[in-house]
Amino acid sequence: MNPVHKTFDQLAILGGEPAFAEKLHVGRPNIGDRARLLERINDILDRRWLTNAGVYVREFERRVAEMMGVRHCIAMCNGTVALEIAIRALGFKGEVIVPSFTFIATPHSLQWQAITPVFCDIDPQTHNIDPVQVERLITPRTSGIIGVHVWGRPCDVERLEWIARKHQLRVLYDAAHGFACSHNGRMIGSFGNAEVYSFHATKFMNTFEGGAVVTNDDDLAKRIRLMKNFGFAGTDNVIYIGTNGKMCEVSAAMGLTVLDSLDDIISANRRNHELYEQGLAGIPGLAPVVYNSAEKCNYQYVAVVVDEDALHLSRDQIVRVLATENVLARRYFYPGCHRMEPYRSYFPNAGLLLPHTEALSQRVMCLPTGTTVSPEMIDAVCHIVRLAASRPEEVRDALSRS
Ligand code: T4K
Repeated sequence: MNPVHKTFDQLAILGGEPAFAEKLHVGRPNIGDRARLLERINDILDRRWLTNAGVYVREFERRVAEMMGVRHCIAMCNGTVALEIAIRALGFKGEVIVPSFTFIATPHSLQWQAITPVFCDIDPQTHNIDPVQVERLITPRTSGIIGVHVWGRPCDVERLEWIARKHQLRVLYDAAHGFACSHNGRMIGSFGNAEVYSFHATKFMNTFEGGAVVTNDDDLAKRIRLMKNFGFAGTDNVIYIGTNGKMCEVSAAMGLTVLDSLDDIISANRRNHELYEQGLAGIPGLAPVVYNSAEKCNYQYVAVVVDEDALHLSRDQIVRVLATENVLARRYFYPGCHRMEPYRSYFPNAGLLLPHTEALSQRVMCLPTGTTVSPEMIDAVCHIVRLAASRPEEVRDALSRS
């Protein structure tokens, strides 16, 4: 697909042809070596062992645990079920403090089990849960804290864990964005009581659908293993309440294949991130989220914060300009979980305590990246944004007419 480099008058909002003939997505899956994947899938079919702790799942768990430097990795069918099981195994109840600036799965995995998510504001610099606000929200009903490493940038783990110790709370991290990232040289995955990954197709490390809980706590790991397999301790012997959270063999085969190519995928993400930074440099009011290059980082998201006062266009107007060119930027995490059901009905005034969440969810957008996005495509996306930024008044007029 060859994107068209156009002049201002050729923008699609002014009636021009879209720059991209096909839609350019944010979450196009990375696949790795297709031949190797098919080889593994053929082997699975030959073995006729499709799920229930097969050799591929066990190998995948071993490799992930080794990579993260943790004692246990329990692979699951998706990140949401992994969160639900971890929450239950940790004994969370009553209230749990959680950011609203996250994917809806984070609070849903609590509410699903009748635990109240208490929404906490974020630090506007890091986009992660603000420990100062966490401490203010603790009540006698609080049983835990869930931090989310948004965009793969680590939460303030030291501060959160200090607060947790002080108040005898347990800490779980939603590390759906944080696979292969480190903090002070230690891998995300090894913090708190446990951490949860998502390996959904749109994540840079995918198993079609999938997730995992990682932990150094032997007892917790044992409970989680039982819980994700109906509570079976052996044939015909159920010793615990459980559900079905198992990862299947084909998912693990995909996971192993993507792991084999992880360095190449991260390099492509990093290159893309740098190209966006260069391509958007100097446009007033656009600030790409930056990563700490001294740490391990997956560069999975190209998140850009839009300052409407400086750009004279809002985030939503830029997203609309891009959409007409077939570039599907995403507004993660608009409008904030507290503005979605059932939470907006339960806590209609939650926004009053979440000013930074409200502001950021109006201002941030994620741009397409990953191995399917080429430098030429990024150049074209940045060119469109630059054109729009050069004549914002005309862009606003065109959008108001369409
Ligand atoms: N916690 C956090 C912080 C999370 O971000 C997530 C998931 C979870 C927990 C839960 O983990 P999982 O239970 O999902 O394992 C997407 C993903 O569905 C979701 O997994 C992800 N976060 C979230 C941030 O993004 P949507 O609603 O944006 O998905 P969708 O279907 O619109 O796809 C995004 C883009 O990707 C589209 O433009 C199309 C493209 N795409 C999608 C799929 C599935 C492809 O090109 N190929 C594909 O196969 O939520």
